[in-house]
Amino acid sequence: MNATHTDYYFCEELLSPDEKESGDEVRAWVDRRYLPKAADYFEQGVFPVDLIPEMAQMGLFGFKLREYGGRGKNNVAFGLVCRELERGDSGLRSFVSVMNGLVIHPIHTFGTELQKRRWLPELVSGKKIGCFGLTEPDAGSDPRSMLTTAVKARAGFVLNGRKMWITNGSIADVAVVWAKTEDGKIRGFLVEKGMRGFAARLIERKFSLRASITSVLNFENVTVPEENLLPGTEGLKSALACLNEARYGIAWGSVGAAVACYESALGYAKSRVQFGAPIASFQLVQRKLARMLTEITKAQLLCLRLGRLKDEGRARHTHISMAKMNNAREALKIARAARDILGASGISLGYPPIRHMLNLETVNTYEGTEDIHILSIGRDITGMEAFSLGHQRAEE
Ligand code: TGC
Ligand code: FAD
Repeated sequence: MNATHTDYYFCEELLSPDEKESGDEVRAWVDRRYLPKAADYFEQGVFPVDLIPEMAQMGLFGFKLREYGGRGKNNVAFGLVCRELERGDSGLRSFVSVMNGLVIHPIHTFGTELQKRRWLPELVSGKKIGCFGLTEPDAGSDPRSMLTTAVKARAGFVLNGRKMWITNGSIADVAVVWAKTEDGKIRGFLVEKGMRGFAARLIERKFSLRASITSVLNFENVTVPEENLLPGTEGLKSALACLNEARYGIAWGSVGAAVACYESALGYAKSRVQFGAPIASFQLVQRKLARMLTEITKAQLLCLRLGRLKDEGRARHTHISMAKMNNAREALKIARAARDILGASGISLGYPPIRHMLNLETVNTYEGTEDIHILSIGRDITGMEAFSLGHQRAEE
């Protein structure tokens, strides 16, 4: 048994050759094309847009799509891709999560044939970039309370409001924007770059997910033509269905970040000598390493079973919540433990744990905080809602 090997329970044996190949291809690409510059991207706060064509070439956008140039792969293969991307950086996996789960998925699921033909081939080929605007300054965990409105007008809908913390916002050609119509229903709209009254502004001074573009979207009397309404969207439920796709990718991606931290800590512990011996020989360090590998193994098993359930059409949204919640939280703990094992070196970008640790603070928060997923699972178990203290919540 190779002690640096993180597949402790031989989960790879449970993969088909095609699934394994999907993960291996991305793993090699991340090693060659991303990791050598990962710390620089983070330090400089840039997302490497020059890598988008290479990712498109590997078929990473529309990875599960069977039409419009997509690769038609299954959920397990997609999970492995997310794991390998996030072993590089959470920002890299975020880009792919948003493109697949939050842009291509809603257009494919809720769009007209015309919308699909117009946008999907260009998104899949990476020629166009998309973003997903649900969160607002005053509506994060509770998106139902959103203030962005879409008022019916002669030429379509007039959008007013603001979206906050939007991945890819400033570089997106198309934004999938969720807004309340006059009847109080939440619907999805395709807002295009250059539409009058629509502006995106980069959010700066982030200490997390620095190698990812995060933006504010402003809508001031933006006239969106009727044909840009996603007609299949039927309330908040449609937006939440998209989140399932992204949350699934995060569950796998968190494993990748955790693996990067664990491997870094193990390598360091074996070579760092204190008190006349490698620190890896000390019981307290071994306890940390053993716990890290145990959590990685549990998280992998959770992902693999979830992926199989999703491929069989049996995964419920609370199953996905459980994996996202657990794996993001445990990855963050693993990153902190790895940072600790590296001592002072652990605060240097010369090693991956601090970068992953800072990124995972976001991963733990976006796509539903740990608290929100706990409450969703709690409601599923008990049949009782504990999101609010009986205060009036925004009606849809
Ligand atoms: P609630 O009554 O629970 O739900 C309304 C209807 O939707 C159904 N539902 C879901 N359906 C599909 N998938 C899900 N995940 C679903 N969750 C709920 C539900 O069964 C109900 O259906 P029906 O038929 O009864 O009408 O709605 P609520 O207002 O009580 O809210 C529930 C809550 C709090 C769990 C939800 O609002 C929530 O998940 N909040 C967290 C918000 C969040 O995660 N935002 C993410 C923004 S996007 C992002 O962060 C992108 S990061 C970039 C990247 O991924 O890299
Ligand atoms: P809040 O909802 O204000 O929560 C603050 C705290 O209160 C949390 O600890 C939360 O768990 C707790 N809390 C809230 N409600 C309850 C409750 N009922 N019971 C107990 N505790 C509660 N959004 C998008 O729409 N698109 C994107 O592309 C996107 N990308 C993002 C990228 C980054 C880098 C970040 C940081 C965020 C991104 N988000 C995006 C937003 C993200 O989804 C939200 O930040 C997240 O849903 C939490 O909302 P909030 O930040 O407003 O926190």
